[in-house]
Amino acid sequence: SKDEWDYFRNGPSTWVTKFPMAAGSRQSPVNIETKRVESDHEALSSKPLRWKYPATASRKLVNPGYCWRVDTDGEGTFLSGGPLMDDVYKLEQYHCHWGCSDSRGSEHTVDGQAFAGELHLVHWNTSKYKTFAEAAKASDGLAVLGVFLKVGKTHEEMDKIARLLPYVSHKDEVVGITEPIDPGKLLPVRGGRAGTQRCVNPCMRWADRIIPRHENKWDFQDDNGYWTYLGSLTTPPCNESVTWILFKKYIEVSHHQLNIFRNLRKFPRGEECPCHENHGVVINNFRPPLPLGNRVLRECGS
Ligand code: 1SD
Ligand code: ZN
Repeated sequence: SKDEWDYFRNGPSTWVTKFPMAAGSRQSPVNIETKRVESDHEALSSKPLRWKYPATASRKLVNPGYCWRVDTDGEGTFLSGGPLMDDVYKLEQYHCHWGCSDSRGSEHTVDGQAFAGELHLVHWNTSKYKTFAEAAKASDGLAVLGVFLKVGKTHEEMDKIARLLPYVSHKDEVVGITEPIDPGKLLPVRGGRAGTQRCVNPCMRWADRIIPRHENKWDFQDDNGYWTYLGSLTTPPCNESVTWILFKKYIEVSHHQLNIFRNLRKFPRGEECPCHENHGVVINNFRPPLPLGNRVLRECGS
C-alpha cells in the first residue's frame, strides 16, 4: 500500500519512491569520520548536555513490526544543553536497531565500522512546539540521543526490556511496563549513586564534590563526549527534523540479549509466517549511512 516500507523487499534504497524526503540533503544515518570531525568544544560545552528521566515515564513496550519501542508519557522527562542550547526537549519514546549477527546492526558507523546495535532516545522540542507531530515537521523539532551497542556482558536495565519482549513477539502487540525501566541507565555515562550525584565542571571533567541529588535538578550530565550533526529520522517519512547526538562511548549488551531482539516477528499473531523472509523475524532493521554532504559533524568532550 501507499505508505508501506520495510528493510527487505521495500528496503531503504526504495524508500525515496514513496517518501520523497528520503532523497533530501540532510539525511541520517551517516558515517562518522573521526579525523574530519570539528572540535567545537567551547560552543558546545558552554552548556553541558543534561537530562532527567524518571523511571516511571516508561509506560509500554510495543512491537511495531520493525523494532521494539518503549513509549513514554514524557512526564517529568527532559533533555537540554549542548547543541540544543536552552531549548527543553521531552522524551517521546526509545527504540533499538540491530543486525542478523553481532558484526552489524548500528545505523551510524564510526570510521566505517558498524556496531552490533544502536539505541535511540527520541525527544521533541517543547520550548517551541505543542505536540510531537508538530515538532517532527520542524527543522529543530526533534533530538535523538544515539547509543552504540557492543556485545559483551549482560546489561541489567536492558534485560528488563529483553524479559518483556516475549510478550510482544508479534507485530502490533503491546505490553504495559510495571517494573520501572530507567532509560537514563541505558546511557553510557558514569551515574550518581543513590541519593548523590557527582557534578561536572564546564570543561566536562568530573568535579571532586559529590552533590546531593536534591541540590541538582538534573539527573545526569554527559561526561564522555558525543558527536552531533543535523539530520533526519532514519525511517520513513525520513523528516529532516533531527539534531543527532551520538555518545562516543558504547554500552555492552550480551549476545543472548541481542538474540532475544532477533526473535521478534514482523507479522501479526495468527497471520501466516512469510518464511521466505528469514521466517519473518525482525533483523537488520538499520538504514545504511548516507552522504554527510556539506554538513558539519561537531564533537564535544574527549
Ligand atoms: O526508527 C524510528 C521510528 O520508529 C520512529 O520512532 C521515528 C520517530 O517517529 O524515529 C525513527 S529514528 O529516526 O529515531 N530511527
Ligand atoms: Zn531509530
